[in-house]
Amino acid sequence: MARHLITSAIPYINGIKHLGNLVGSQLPADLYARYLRGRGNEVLFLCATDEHGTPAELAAAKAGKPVDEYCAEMWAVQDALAKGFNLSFDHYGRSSSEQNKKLTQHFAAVLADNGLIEERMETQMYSHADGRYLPDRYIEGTCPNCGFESARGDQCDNCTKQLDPVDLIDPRSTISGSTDLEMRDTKHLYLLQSKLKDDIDQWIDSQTGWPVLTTSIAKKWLHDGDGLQDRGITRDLDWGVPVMRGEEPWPGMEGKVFYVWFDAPIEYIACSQEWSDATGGDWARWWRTDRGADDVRYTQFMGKDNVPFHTLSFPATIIGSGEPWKRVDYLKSFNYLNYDGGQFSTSRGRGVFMDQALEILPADYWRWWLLSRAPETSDSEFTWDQFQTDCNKDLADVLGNFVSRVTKFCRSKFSEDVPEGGEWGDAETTLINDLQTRLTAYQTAMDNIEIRKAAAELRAMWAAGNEYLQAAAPWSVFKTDPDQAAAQIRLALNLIRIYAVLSAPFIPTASAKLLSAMNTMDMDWPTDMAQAVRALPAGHAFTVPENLFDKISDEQRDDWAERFAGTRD
Ligand code: B3M
Ligand code: ZN
Repeated sequence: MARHLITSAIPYINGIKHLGNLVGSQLPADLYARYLRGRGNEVLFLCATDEHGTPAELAAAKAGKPVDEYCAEMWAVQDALAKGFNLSFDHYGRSSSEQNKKLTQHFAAVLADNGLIEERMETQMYSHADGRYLPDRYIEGTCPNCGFESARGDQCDNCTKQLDPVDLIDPRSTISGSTDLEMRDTKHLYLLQSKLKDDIDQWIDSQTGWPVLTTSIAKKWLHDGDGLQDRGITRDLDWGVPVMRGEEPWPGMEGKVFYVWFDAPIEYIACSQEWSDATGGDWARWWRTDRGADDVRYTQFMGKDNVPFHTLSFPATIIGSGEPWKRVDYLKSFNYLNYDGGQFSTSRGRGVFMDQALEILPADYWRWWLLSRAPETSDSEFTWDQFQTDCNKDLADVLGNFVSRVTKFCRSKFSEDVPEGGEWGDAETTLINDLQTRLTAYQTAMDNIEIRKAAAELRAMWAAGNEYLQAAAPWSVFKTDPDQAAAQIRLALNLIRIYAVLSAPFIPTASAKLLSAMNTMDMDWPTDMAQAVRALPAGHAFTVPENLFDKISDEQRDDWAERFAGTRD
């Protein structure tokens, strides 16, 4: 049994996330957490809302609410949706927590003590029309790196380059649209990342087996152009962690806050403290290598646009502190999921958002489809056709149909108890061996977080059961040899329990239904298939579950395609 710390990138507080956001971080992190728990490991799985910075201020202003009130409300909304999708966080925290405020100010203090923070006069865009500075998302323009026309002040969404508002070509205010901007001098704190470049470079080189997507992005920003740049970590904003040097005031920094990307990753640690405070857990055991965290394997999940911050900026913070913090062991990143021939768009309401998804279908449909088609090696695309085809085939025709045929046949020909029957023969041995091989492949894929591969192996195990049933044909055998039919059904009923356990990371609701229909709490991982197919003995009572998965009709598919084509209000 090992100890696993798992974090998902923490979603911005500004509004409900779409399925592309979900599949790039929280959902695969949940899959992995559920799998590791299922195999008996100790897991701490954390997520939180990212509440500071311009995204929160802008959204609160749009909603006409004070920003703290807006954040509290949206946290509750996101928390409920996370529960709706069965995301099994041990704690869903908030980056605006007291714990994060203290820890962020602490890191700034130690970094300053270590000579890694410098005060610099910098030029910021000041908007006359808005009467304020325009940091980060308050400003948009053309990306100097790739030419994308809607690059934000802090990052280009198209090429992922981290930007400074003053770099943008043809800049404009996102509040008023005004282009009447002036560069003004204002004092800010800079994290001297350039001094840490070699440490970070060596640390990344020492990591083995990271996804190419992760290391290529990190290496690019370490080595391209002038290499790793020092980074402004404060902003002229009202909302955020006030700039303090630990508990001391920071002269000249009054009225400023830390940059959202400085405090957001620190929330991974602070979230564990929130969890400790809420449950009596021991956060330091997970985060401090001087307090036992050396044994922990730490895995992070995120979309590719977040990789630079997690491979460079956050490591600069914790390496630079010189303190014994746990570092990430494996960083799983994702490409983008596109929507029906274009991009998901939060601003244009294009695509399916988490609340809408749950209004039209139970979470398991979405979980299965999104995970089995996760954008791992390239961008992938959601289309209603593919979604309908996959769900109907995998969930309804293969898994659902197997369960329904087996349980109904047993009820009608024998009873609602597992029948005894005779010995198993060659066909059963072949099936058990095949399942054992697939199980090993499934485990390897899950251990390596190769999600599509894992889904394919799971699907193949469902299909193997179906093919066995089709070939064995207990409904015909029953007419001449009821004993043999009973033995076949005893095996098939046991497969239902095995499927429930193996499928739980993907489709937890269906899995729970199956276990309850099989009238068992035995969630033991079927490490040895020959033994696992005997877990439910003859005479064990079960019930026929209600239909597991309804098929998606053509009419529903067309309806939804039209409904989600654009502009949500
Ligand atoms: N909130 C960006 C995002 O939601 C950002 C991630 C923070 S992870 C520390 O994509
Ligand atoms: Zn760009």
